[in-house]
Amino acid sequence: MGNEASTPYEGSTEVLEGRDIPSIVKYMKSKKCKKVFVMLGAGVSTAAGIPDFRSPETGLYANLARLNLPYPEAVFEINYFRQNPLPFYTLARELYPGRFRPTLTHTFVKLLADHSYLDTCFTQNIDTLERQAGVPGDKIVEAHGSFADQHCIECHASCDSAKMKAAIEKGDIVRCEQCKGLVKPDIVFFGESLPPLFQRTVPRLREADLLFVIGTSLKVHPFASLTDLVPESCPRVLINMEPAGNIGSRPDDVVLLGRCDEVVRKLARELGWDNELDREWRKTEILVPLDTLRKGNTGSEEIVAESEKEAVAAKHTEPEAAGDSEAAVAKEEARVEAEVEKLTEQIAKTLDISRDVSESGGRSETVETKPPETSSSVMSTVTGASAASLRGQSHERVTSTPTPDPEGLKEQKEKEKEKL
Ligand code: CNA
Repeated sequence: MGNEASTPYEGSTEVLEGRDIPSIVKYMKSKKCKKVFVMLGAGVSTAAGIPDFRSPETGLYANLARLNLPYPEAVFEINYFRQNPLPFYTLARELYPGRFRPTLTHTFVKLLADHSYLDTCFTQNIDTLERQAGVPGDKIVEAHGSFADQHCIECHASCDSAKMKAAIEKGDIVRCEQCKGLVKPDIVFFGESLPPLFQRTVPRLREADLLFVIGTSLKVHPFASLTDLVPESCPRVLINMEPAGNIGSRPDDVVLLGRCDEVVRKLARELGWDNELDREWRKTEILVPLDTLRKGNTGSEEIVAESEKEAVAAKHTEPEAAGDSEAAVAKEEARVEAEVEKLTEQIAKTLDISRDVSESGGRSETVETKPPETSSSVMSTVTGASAASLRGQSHERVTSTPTPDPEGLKEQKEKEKEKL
């Protein structure tokens, strides 16, 4: 189940009329398009002022040297955090929710929910801006965790959000009241399992009618592999500054390159949601305090006017197009079923591995991070040419050099300084 860039499909489309915005919108307004899934990455939040990881010069990887890390990935490695939590806490202060306003793209996802299209929004982001934009909490899967909760890394006791927020703002390190272990926001670090909700929700993708993949380089697995789990008949729409993963390799893939806020604006216009997009985005000026965002409480009910909810009825007006042949449908269902089962099995297996590791107090070298072909629920990145950035660490690095030798670290630091 690789997700590498692949040869673009050059034949004609099968489900969509064309690979453009009017065709996507026409399909959305047809009866065929009921369940829309969204996959988000750091690119949807760059316009909010939060740097992504990999954009040259502006990305976090390019700016981590001042944290004095042995290597950039260390900021998200649990063993390094145990030794030196300061860099992560420093980064956390910069990314902490409440300082940023959702972007138009976050609001567009809210509109997908308001118009009863949105099944699930899978996000890699840890900034909770989806919730702040008013996307219902029960439709969001924060695959890499979020700042909404925090726990002791030793005894797993929960820690109060207000205390955590105050400490992060002051630059203090939080220790567990019970065992004095370090407290960490529930952000998924390399080698850690993804939240159980991710595992539970993944099979839903086999029912997807449309997938939007927005603002992600599709380099972190298993998240990136989700794009392969939707049926062949499900159009996949990539909205990004650059090509990503294998989107473009299927007949009904659409690649819309550019700034996501500009692209969703065009989509909204075509959908007749232009004014609504502006109106909903204006509401995000008043930021929802973090405490009310916990446990999926977005407060969106208060800010969504009843009359706007009624506008939902406007969709599904076109007659259903003639269906595919039964054999083709059965074959496709079997393929997706097999893919989902494979992923679910791997997730379960890796959950066991990571449980074993944490129970035995094991270090990350015993945690198996896998290449895309065997992706699991333990976070890892694609190996290969593009694996030079923060979470784009090489597979080998996680598995074989979790704690680099001092000479190696020094050398690496020197190289990083030179680059800057
Ligand atoms: P990434 O690897 O940095 O890729 C971001 C992608 O977005 C790149 O392909 C960019 O070209 C593209 N991009 C940047 N700005 C825009 C824009 N305005 N419009 C369209 N495309 C744009 O980040 P990924 O999300 O793919 O990597 C996954 C990591 C990033 C996850 O583990 C996250 O936790 C992590 N992350 C999250 C945040 C956040 O919460 N906001 C910030 C930085 C990193």
